Amino acid sequence: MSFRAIMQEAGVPPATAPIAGALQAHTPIDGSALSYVPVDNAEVIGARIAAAQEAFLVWRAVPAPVRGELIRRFARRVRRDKQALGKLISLESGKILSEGLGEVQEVIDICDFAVGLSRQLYGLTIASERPGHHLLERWHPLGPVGVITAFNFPMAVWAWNAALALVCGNTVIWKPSEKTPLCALALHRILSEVIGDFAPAHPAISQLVIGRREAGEQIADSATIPLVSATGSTAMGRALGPRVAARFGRSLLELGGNNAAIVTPSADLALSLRAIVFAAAGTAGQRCTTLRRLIVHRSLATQLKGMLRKSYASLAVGSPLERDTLVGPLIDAGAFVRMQSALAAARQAGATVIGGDRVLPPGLDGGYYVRPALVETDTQFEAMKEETFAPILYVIPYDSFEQALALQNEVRQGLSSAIFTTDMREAETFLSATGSDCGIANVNTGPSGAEIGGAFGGEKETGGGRESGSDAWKTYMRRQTQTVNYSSAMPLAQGVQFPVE
Ligand code: UN1
Repeated sequence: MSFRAIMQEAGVPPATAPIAGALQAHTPIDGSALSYVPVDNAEVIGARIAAAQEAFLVWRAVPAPVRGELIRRFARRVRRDKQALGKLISLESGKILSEGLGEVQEVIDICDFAVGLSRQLYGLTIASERPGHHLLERWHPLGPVGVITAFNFPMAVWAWNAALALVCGNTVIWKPSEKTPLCALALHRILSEVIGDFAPAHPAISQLVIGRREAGEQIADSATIPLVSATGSTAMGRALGPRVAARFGRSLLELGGNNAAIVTPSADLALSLRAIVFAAAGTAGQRCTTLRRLIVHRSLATQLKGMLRKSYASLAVGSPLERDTLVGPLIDAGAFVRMQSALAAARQAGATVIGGDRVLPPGLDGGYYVRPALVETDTQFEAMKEETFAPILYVIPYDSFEQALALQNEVRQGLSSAIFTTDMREAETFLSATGSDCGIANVNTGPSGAEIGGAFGGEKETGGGRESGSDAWKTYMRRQTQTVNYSSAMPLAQGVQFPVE
């Protein structure tokens, strides 16, 4: 299927006539240009934010289950268009088709979750200390929510935010990555059509803003946006967070990860290998949950390294649209350069690097394909503490379980983690308060590929935000504590006396 046909089928036919100042969408498959996408200037973005605010005033009063019905209809359309959208994700982000389709499934899953949630925006009732009073907690819509997303999950991460935000009675302003505007245009067009056919929805409840860094800054600085949810690098979060905080806005940050897995002597090695290779080499190492550090008990190190070398050598690297490919391209030349410099740093630190070299599949010379790299090291050197968004797996031996935990936690990021063990003491210690310091901790499954039902996010430089399932919806609402006096007396809390005539 041609690139053009994929775009056409997903409803974003290519615009090939140059437009001044526009973004140019590329495919990492062969580096070729796909389409021009006009950029919204500050004035247009300002108008979209104002429209989202106006729409919010209407949408917040629509009953939540009716808001859920909108998301149900949207999910129905996404189900219908799953194949076309999955292919577009592969084309524009380079992930293999199975993962592209998985990402669309993640969109559908969070929508289903949000539909159920639309009847479950529960608050608490609280015992009052005063007679004839009741105390309760209610959750109200918050306002327009800014959503800034990264190239590597060009549809699902927006959906995590948008599906929840919309059922919570908010409106949404989406600024996708400059690297994946077509995925955003395709998915947003579907939502806009569904909104257009759904009378209770104000037409401006969902906005798309195409732009570069300044567009994100405008969202960060806009006082009418009470919540900015941003996914990307720690550097991005470090720039954005304080801007939002300066105007007392809230931010929900999902930033870099540097995820580790511990393999203990009792691990089921065959199972571990499958989990490790998917988590480290899948998505060409470009998930924030990608496995980057493997901490292996010294008694198994030689055996597991051998298994990994063999498995890595057999990984099919090539076009993500080919059925047998397991590892697609890196997003662009910059990602390749950063990977090579991380490998150079590893060599400098005395580590052994296996793989990591460029692969040139026939006819795809403009794409940056690499053989996923294994880096065997005895120490956790400084460069390992950085997140390099590429398929590099550092393998390091440990002697005591305490040492393994210390190595795992000894980085600035705190997103995801895993342990492979059949020893319940080790598993439970890993999951305990003294174990993994990450937002996500798994046993006998890798650190990537989380389901939408749990809250997603991490600690430390990962930014502390939680998106997706569990009670992450609460971030998208404002909490109101309410006290009602249904007696004819007027007692004060804490026994305070204030006699007035
Ligand atoms: C991301 O890489 O930004 O857990 C999100 C996972 C996916 C989401 C990753 N469900 O790997």
